[in-house]
Amino acid sequence: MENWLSKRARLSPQRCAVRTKHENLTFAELQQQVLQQAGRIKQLQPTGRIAILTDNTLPGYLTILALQQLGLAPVLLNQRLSVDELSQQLTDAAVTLCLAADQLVRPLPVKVVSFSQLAQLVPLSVTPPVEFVPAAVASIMFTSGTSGHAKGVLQTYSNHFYSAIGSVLNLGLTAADSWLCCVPLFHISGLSIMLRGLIYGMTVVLVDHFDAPLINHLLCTQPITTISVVPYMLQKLLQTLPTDQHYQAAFRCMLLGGGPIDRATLNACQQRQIPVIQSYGMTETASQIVALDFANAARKLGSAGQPLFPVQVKIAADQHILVKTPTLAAGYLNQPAAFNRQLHDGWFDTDDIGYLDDEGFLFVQGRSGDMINSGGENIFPGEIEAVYQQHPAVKQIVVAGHADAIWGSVPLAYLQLKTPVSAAELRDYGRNHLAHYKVPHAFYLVTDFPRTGNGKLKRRALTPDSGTLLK
Ligand code: S0N
Ligand code: AMP
Ligand code: MG
Ligand code: MG
Repeated sequence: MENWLSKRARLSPQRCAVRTKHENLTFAELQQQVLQQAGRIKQLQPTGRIAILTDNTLPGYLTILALQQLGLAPVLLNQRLSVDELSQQLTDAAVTLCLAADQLVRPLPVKVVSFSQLAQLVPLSVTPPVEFVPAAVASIMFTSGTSGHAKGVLQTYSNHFYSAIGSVLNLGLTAADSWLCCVPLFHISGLSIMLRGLIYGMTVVLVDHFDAPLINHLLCTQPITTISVVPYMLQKLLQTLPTDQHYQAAFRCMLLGGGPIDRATLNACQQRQIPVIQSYGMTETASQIVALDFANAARKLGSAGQPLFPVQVKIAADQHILVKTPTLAAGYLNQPAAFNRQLHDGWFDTDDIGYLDDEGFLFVQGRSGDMINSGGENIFPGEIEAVYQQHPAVKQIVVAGHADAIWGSVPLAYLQLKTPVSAAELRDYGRNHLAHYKVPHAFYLVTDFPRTGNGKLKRRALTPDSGTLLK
């Protein structure tokens, strides 16, 4: 396939490619600035993999595309992770250089170059690849795993291409389309918008962080047609949209994904005439693979929709959702066995539980394992337990998810102590070693842990009533 950036810059050079608060780039300008950024990165004479630590700003956007123009697959790092967690991922991916937004620079076990340092370099000339090889890895992003160690997901150009095509066959595309991106570029929710922008020739409106009143204001005043949100964001938008205000007539799709949503919120959106399109997907499938469509969105409220055109879905005997899709990642970095364990005859076991109704619409009912989905971020109890098990005062700790009105679900800790310690001390300890969203919201002292007859831990049986709150 021809290099997407070269092709798009040739097909629609004057069309708006990306808009931020202060910048407006056409596809021709985007190509020029991306190649300049690639030329600066080339000055650094990189040898191994390169990671990017960025929020949703233009330098980050340019840098991700620049690495692809150098024939490299960017390793996308979650800005909310702790230094320990980032270090683990950098080591796992054999990264030698990390390019970071200035305010995200921190001590890491590899060379870190800030965007403003990069901007000082004189660009070398770069000859971009003529073609993007479909099977080549285009991006690597980490997803949490049961073991406590994140897994690097290898997303190929072919994955991203099929994903973009599947989505547009469902949602359609108009000449006026512009997609607001306030979901992180380091998640597939955000990266996929950027790549769809190139493939469709569509404008991406890049917003540097999620600010509900600001986003409502943009949707009410600018000709934005689509936005991607996770349930937390949808709720915040709904709560802060003034009753006398409406989104612009051009606005046609609030694409919702990344986690479960409750009926009351969907009903409230209907009342406010917010056109929510539910979807279901994951990092391993390069974004949504199942989605509702405009004709069925109201009739099938609560469903995640039908498999997109390139995708097949079936339900296993144990209610696991199995998917077969050309968007399925090439594997987990350094962990082929872990990926193959989820793959049977080409069907990928998502570990999500659900059913298909008699018309073939998918309803997602939950997870088979212990994963906690907090505001669109996945958390596995094992990663929190492993960190706290190193604390000198902790004898044993078990973490379990608990329903939360704001975040969907949050981690709570149940523990036995060797020596006295305060909740504040445990919280600080967690904040030093883990992403803050993983730190248990409360700690409960328990006398024992609920187990099945054969001694297996019954994590889901733990609730705040199981112990006494540690102060
Ligand atoms: C929801 C977000 C934006 C919340 O962040 P916010 O409000 O900006 O927080 P901050 O101001 O930075 O921090 C305030 C305090 O809140 C804590 N915090 C932040 N995030 C969380 C969280 N998730 N859970 C719990 N606490 C959180 C901070 O730590 C801070 O506290 P202190 O000061 O103590 O540190 C943010 O969480 C966010 O961006 N979430 C979304 C991430 C996301 O996009 N997930 C989706 C991943 N999955 C996929 O991408 C597959 C599905 C997919 O592709 C898709 C998804 C949606 C729509 C479309 C698609 C598609 O298919 O195209
Ligand atoms: P991630 O690992 O961040 O890619 O998150 C993917 C996970 O988010 C899926 O495996 C599901 O558990 C969850 N998820 C995504 N979409 C939905 C949805 N529509 N309903 C319920 N859970 C969802
Ligand atoms: Mg995952
Ligand atoms: Mg904020």
